[in-house]
Amino acid sequence: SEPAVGAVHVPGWLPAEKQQRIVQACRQWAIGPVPMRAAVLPGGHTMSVQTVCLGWHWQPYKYTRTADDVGGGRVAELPDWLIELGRDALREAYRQPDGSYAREDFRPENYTPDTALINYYAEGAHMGMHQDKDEKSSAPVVSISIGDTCVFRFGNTETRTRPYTDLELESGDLFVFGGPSRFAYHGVPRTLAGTADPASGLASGRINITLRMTGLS
Ligand code: MD3
Ligand code: FE
Repeated sequence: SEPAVGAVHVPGWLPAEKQQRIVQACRQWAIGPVPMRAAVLPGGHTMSVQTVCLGWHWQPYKYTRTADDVGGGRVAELPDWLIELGRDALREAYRQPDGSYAREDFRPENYTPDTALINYYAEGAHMGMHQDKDEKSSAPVVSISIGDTCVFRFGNTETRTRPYTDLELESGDLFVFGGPSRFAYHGVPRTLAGTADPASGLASGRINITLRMTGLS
């Protein structure tokens, strides 16, 4: 479905075997070279979501090459198979029946994400309404959900308040945010504990992977 222009939700896109492969990879990435942890916002609050980054290291509100906040380690590379998964996602979301694409930046061959942010939501974690503006590119963001179902709040580009639409993201769901929806406010008010399908390889909690083109070099 397309709840807003350029925002495409594909329920159940990723098969259980591929979800398991990602979960296994995340278990390694969470250990290091830069361990998964909760980011501290500039105002001093610690996020309830835990994050590990590939390619670039995200710190609110900037990207760095080295994770200075944990001793200067460089984050792991973004593997080619995740870049290919991102291109598959754009093909799925944006390819029109005649094989064309509505925008140049929707074309899979133009999509080379250089960063993945992997978020882990333990029971009770949430993410407030925000815009993703740290990237210097307006290329689409690809989001993949694994594990517990969450309530995803998709808002507007003007304010962090209403009008917004709440929808549930389940394990295996794909969501792509491109074009006019790329800079919309969004958040995760809650996850639904105990809803994870064990076939995903995740016994509890929720993983969300976002693939991004930062436009940095
Ligand atoms: C809409 N993550 O990491 S993914 C984030 O489920 C983030 O962990 C949420 O928001 C999560 O920044 C939501 C869906 C998502 C990601 C990026 C977007 C929606 C977006 C960028 C623009 C508009
Ligand atoms: Fe976001």
